[in-house]
Amino acid sequence: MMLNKILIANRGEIALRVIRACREMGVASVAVHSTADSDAMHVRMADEAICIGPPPSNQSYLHVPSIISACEISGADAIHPGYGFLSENAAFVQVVEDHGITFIGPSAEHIRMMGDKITAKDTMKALGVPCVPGSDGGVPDYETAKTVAEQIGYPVIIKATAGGGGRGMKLARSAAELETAFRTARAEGKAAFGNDEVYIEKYLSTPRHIEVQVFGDGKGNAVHLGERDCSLQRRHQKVLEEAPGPSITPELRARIGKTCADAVAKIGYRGAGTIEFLYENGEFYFIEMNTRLQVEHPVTEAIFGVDLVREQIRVASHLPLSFTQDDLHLNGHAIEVRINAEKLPNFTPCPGRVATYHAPGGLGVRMDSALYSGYTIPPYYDSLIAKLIVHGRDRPEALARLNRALGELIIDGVDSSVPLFRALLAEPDVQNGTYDIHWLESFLAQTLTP
Ligand code: MV4
Repeated sequence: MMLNKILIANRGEIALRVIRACREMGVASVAVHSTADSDAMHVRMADEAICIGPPPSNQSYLHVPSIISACEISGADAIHPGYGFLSENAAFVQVVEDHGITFIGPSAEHIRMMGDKITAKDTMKALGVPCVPGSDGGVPDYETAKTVAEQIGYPVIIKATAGGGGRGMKLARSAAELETAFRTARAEGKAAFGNDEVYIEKYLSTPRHIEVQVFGDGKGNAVHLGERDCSLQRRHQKVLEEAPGPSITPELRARIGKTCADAVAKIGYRGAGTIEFLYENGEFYFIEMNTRLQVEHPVTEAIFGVDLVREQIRVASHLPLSFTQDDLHLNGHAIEVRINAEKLPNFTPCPGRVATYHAPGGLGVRMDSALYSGYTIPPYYDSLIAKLIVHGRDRPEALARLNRALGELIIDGVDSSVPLFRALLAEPDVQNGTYDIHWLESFLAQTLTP
């Protein structure tokens, strides 16, 4: 019982990505768009398009009644949320299902479980996934925080349970900093998420960010598709991602991969998921799970030769995954760079008209972008305008291909982060894959502010 028509509650390159999978599967696609996006590529490429509201996201791409109405008007039987916007909103999933519409993603219950970071960690710990040493659940008051911090040893980090992605986190290097860190994390949690519950972890000083791609069929079967190293970040925004992780051996991959696949199988997880770890001194420490398809999923697709959106649509249609763990073989190396419309050195958003756009091509090059010559990038949304993904037989070949492809790319009329990638490719630590989560910020501080 394959789904017939899918509404894509998103825009830009990820909307195109979903439309492409739909078309290959013979499934009809419906784009929704704000009035700022009437000329957007996803509107042109979908089979149908419906305007759902004015430019601000909270009146369009986040406006649940308009999206449900668009489903009913078009007769779509499912919604693909992409990433961002409503993709990890459990209340939205509930509304979608109450209207008899299929949500292409996990259950509301699993989204809620992983959205609360304490519950996520408790669950993973009970499933045998290695976690960062810290408090057992929430920390109710400063006195308890002090006791826990003395047990695990400084430095410690206080995290809001409703946070994630770097929001609502405070570092305490010593006992002297604990009270302020504790109260600030609590206050930020309350202000930003209406939830002041916090937990404590040992602060890991120089880890890598390694995330494992998992996929469940919702019937107790699950596979893993290895890991990605996403350590190159600025202000919790990923800049470059690669797979496999340069520091991860086949043995480590098989072990952490199986742990993750077994964990999500056990909870009956449905769809794509990412289990995030900090990796330091040969050990993995779980931090969070993302219950969506991620921006950087193409590097995993490249090395495993699978279409993750196709699999999302299959499991949402109650069909089995089209592969088993034994069918999955890692081939070569892939790197993605996120090209943003922004101006260095401050990464200021730079919307405007793209006079000329020319995408690179050739062997091992994939450009996921909704750009075209003459397109005007609106100022209302995320500044991501393209993802360049390269695949080679090994890491040096992927790096050479990235350099070659960046040279072919033309984006005239707006500033972009392309010069940053040119600079990164010249760095020995990037060439050797020897970087941690702090490397990029330190590089930017040295390079752009001499
Ligand atoms: C940490 C950490 C060090 N120790 N937790 C930041 C985003 C959120 N997903 C978790 N984060 C961190 N948690 C412990 N116990 C350091 C970070 C962190 C980070 C993590 C991944 C990628 C980039 C980062 C940049 C700064 C801090």
